[in-house]
Amino acid sequence: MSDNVTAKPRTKARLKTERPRLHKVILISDDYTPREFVVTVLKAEFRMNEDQAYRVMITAHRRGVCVVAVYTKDVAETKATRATDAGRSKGYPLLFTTEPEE
Ligand code: TYC
Repeated sequence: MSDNVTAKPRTKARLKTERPRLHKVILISDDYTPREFVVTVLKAEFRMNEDQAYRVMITAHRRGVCVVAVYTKDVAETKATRATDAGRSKGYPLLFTTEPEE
């Protein structure tokens, strides 16, 4: 405490306002969820057209995972949860996760 009384205030101004980090929504493949259902969920929750949704689905199918989109943390988490729940409601193990961008 007493060794802190002479500390100078930190007056250095930030030169730039940093944008909040964006978070990726990632689609994980599995062996059970039907392709067409994955496409339907991608269209409904991530506002993709048929073509975009098919490409994301088939990329996850072939490689195991695919980045769907990036959003602020709250939006990414909400969309990942809703999309995962859509699969669960049909008994599918469909999974969307999130992770911060570098
Ligand atoms: N691999 C699934 C199948 O062959 C389709 C699928 C693709 C499931 C992507 C999940 O994230 C996924 N029926």
